[in-house]
Amino acid sequence: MLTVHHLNNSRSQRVLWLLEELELPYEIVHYQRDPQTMLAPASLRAVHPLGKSPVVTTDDGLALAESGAIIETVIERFGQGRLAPAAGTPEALRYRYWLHFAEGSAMSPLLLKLVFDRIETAKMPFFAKPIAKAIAAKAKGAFINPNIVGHLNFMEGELSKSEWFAGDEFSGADIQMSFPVEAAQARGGLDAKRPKLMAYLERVHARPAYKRALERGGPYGLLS
Ligand SMILES: N[C@@H](CCC(=O)N[C@@H](CS)C(=O)NCC(=O)O)C(=O)O
Repeated sequence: MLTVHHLNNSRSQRVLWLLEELELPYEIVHYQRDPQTMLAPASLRAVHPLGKSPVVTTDDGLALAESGAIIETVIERFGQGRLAPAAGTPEALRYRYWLHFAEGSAMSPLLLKLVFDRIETAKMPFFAKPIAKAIAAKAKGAFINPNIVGHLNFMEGELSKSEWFAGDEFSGADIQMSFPVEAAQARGGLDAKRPKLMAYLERVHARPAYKRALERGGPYGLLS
């Protein structure tokens, strides 16, 4: 039996969705973010030293972390040919690329934007406020926003070539990519001006397994 250590409003939602797609039995241990800091509780560190979500544990004592590695491992071990293109095909290359791109590239500027948005609105002495705002504006204008726009344009272009990220078939790469695309919609400026990405999100959200994962996981704040 697999156990998903699930933090509310987090990347572990993807793992629940994966397991629902594969119709695998699993248990959930729920963790709640600190409402002030948004950090995971210390109890998650007892499961994996970094204390980040997702972590999946197995009955034989494995603790798997990193959402991309979890998705790849679960599909390899339990997928029985589902959710991954056949080895050696062009789709398999794309599948691997997007599995890595989601966390390796797409999430970095989105996370930085979240941090700098919070700095702009954080409580601080009045004399520090203009300095903090100027630094945040500089970081966003010079680096963060151009990178988000570049990524969104790239993803929009790729989804003009095929319905799903790895090709014509839905795959684990789409599960992995759903989180940055949802985050981009929630806080990265993704809107109707990029119709391919918006249609992709609609297809994702219409999947029965996605809906079942939401029911099991509880409220998921990235759905704006
Ligand atoms: N690259 C990692 C990121 C893991 C991560 O940062 N998870 C966030 C939730 S989305 C987390 O646990 N945040 C709470 C904390 O840092 O305490 C992955 O994809 O699994």
